[in-house]
Amino acid sequence: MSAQPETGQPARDSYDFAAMEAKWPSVWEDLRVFEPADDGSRERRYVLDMFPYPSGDLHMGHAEAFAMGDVVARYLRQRGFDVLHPIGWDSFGLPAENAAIKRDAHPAEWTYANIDTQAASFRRYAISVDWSRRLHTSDPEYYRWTQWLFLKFYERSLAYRRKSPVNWCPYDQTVLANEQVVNGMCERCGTAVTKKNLNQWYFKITEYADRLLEDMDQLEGHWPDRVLAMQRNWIGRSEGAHARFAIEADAGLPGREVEVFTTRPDTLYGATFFVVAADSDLAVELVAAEQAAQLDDYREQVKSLSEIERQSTERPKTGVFLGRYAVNPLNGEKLPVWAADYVLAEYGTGAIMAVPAHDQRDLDFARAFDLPVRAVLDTGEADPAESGVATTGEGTLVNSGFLDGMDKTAAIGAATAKLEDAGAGEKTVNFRLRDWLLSRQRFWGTPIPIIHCPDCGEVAVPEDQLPVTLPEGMRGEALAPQGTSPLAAAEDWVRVSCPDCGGEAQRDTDTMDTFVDSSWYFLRFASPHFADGPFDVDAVNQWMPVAQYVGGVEHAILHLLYSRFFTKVLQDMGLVQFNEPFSALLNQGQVINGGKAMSKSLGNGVDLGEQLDAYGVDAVRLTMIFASPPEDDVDWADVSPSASARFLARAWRLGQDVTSAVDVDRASGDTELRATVHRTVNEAAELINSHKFNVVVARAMELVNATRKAIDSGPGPADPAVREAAEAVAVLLSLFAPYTAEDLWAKLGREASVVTAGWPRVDEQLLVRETITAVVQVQGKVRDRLQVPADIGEAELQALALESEAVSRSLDGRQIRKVIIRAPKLVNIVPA
Ligand code: ANZ
Ligand code: ZN
Repeated sequence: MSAQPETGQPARDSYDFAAMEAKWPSVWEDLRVFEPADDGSRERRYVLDMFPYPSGDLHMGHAEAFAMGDVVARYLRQRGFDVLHPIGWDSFGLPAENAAIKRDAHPAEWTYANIDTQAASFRRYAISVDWSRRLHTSDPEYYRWTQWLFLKFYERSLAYRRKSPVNWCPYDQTVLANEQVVNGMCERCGTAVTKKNLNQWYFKITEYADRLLEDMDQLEGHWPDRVLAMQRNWIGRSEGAHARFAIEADAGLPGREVEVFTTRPDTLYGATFFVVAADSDLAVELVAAEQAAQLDDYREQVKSLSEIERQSTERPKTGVFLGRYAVNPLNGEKLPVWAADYVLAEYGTGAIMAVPAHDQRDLDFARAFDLPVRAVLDTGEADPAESGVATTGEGTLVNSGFLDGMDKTAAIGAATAKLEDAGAGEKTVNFRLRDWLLSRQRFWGTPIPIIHCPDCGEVAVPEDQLPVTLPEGMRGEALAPQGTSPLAAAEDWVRVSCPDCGGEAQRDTDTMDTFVDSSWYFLRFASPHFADGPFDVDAVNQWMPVAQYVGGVEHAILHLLYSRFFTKVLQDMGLVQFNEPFSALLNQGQVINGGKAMSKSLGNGVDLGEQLDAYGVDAVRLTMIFASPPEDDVDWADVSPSASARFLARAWRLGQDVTSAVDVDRASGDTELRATVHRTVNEAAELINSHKFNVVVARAMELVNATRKAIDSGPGPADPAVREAAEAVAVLLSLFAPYTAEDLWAKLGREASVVTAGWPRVDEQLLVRETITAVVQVQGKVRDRLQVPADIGEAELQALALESEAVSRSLDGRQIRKVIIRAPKLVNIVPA
């Protein structure tokens, strides 16, 4: 019970967040305020949060990310746009499968139970999503179209199978993409990754490397710089040349040609040996009989090394001479051919010309095996053969025949031209980007819709037989990793008749990387129930590209790159009319506690549900947003959800005090308060556009204070400006604190919902601030006159005065002892 006020006023309700949370969701649902009209009557905007993985209930990180995305969606709705803001689940993947093995369950049980829990929490959290568009990537209605897309890629030769050494996690017993190997360890379980030769499915993303790079220009300024940098780096474009070296016939082995990729054709005369990747087929093909056993041993050794270890400059260089010689195409010199692990099979051509004087890795190798070092660029630095440090600067070509005397750039051009004339090479561009390995030997994923027939080979599952659903009845131990896909054990499922010849054939037993599922979900949301294709082409072209995408920086590379790749392929197929899926990207920070990421081992985890119970949804949301700009981390130890709750209660109480009628003429209200309202609303729009959501909250707080003051000691509760102000507070709060905003709106006598109340129209005339002249003196002598707003604060005035050129001229470098500001506006600067 709360004490009754003794003022004789009627009893006032108290701010009861639990009651609001119980009341409003069903109202919003009935009014369908979060569903777009989708009828072309208003301009469309698509706001998307990276869809969640259903791992248990929502956590503080979700609460932050979704609060941010919701600000944008709710703002655009207030601005009158038809807003698509959907939600779904990325619901295939390993954790569900591991949980199922542990609990003798089916991955679907764990997955869908978690989805239900999260959905309920999202509802309570009041994110403004259109629930009718909800999707799950593990539903056959969804993965049917993932399979369809795979087949379209397959038709266009953008999906293919090949045997290759792949990253293998011995613990998870599955293949990993390069991206899933972090410092040589499995990203999921931390086990050291090894190599295994397997037949795997790939998407040919390398064919799109150029466009993935070029089209990033469009995203400049709309995506975080660091994300663009990470994407560029991942794609890794290098300009250089191919040069073909003849490998001489030797000891019964025929001669042949081997191509290298080099970024430094200017250093061709400095090549003193030749290296092929130890793990490449090329090494085995080239090796002379005498060295074969040694190479075998060495290859065995190399298998256990990660790419990072192989390229480390710290590790001593190792290698095996192959007993063969390569002929330099420019000067005919014979170079010994080695196999070494520092050359990677999967980069460039898997072979290099080694120029120890100007490449540190080559120099380390030369010193380890006593190979010659020949400097061909005089850079004025110490001789690398003596110093052990390769010289990489600019300089003049020496020891290089026709290139002598040229600078590096000229020599690169001349050497490349010579290679081209001789038919021994050409200018080329090389990318670090590899094709996307998409097959996984696990159960809980989209089955690859291919049938292997002993007579016809690979045969696509006919479209009318999609989806290829996962076999039923597999659970628990049956899903345990065995090195082959668990699907292989479902014999009845595997055995099918060949769609081409009708003979006995077998289904492909791999499933797709879950990144495939998430590379197109944003398209499905435009028409989530469409039955005749992955999406309704018109709907997609009306909604897409996504106007604002919101999610964590952990997806800076893969998810975004893959989604961009899918979009470009679909554009080439004529299905979408845009080349980039996400026009703008916002990376929210993390929620941490006491300076550290929340973790079980530190025991500093904060439970979202407990916070919501204690302070209410709105206070938690507001705290997340008020804490910092969205890109920064929120340290839960430094914030105060109870202060947020107090502010919300103060804002909400305005609703009880406004006494003017709903239809009162707002323009007749108190001018000062009106000016504050209109300036706040105007500024809030700019702040939201530049993602300074935290500052909008600060402005809303100031507006609440100004309104309170107007009620208590200003024009009073009946003034129309007070109504105008309180209504503006409700609309501003509707972006951050949906329950409080709706309740306040109702208290003000307005009809639900504040969600679509509309952004207050700003009266430009009220934005104009009256100005006065401020006189600036230095030591009592007038030096300048400034036009400043009449209500300028002292700090701002002082800053403006000190910026004055006339003032700084008269100060002539002297320090300032003090600045005295006197009314009305006189600034006196006293130098030291
Ligand atoms: C000769 C040379 C001389 C090179 C020199 C560099 C400096 P980026 O810039 O990363 O593209 N390289 C080529 N293929 C390789 C592979 N599979 N494994 C390891 N290294 C490889 O690097 C291109 C340079 O890396 C190439 O240019 C090649 O060495 C090496 F003073 O060729 B260079
Ligand atoms: Zn067949």
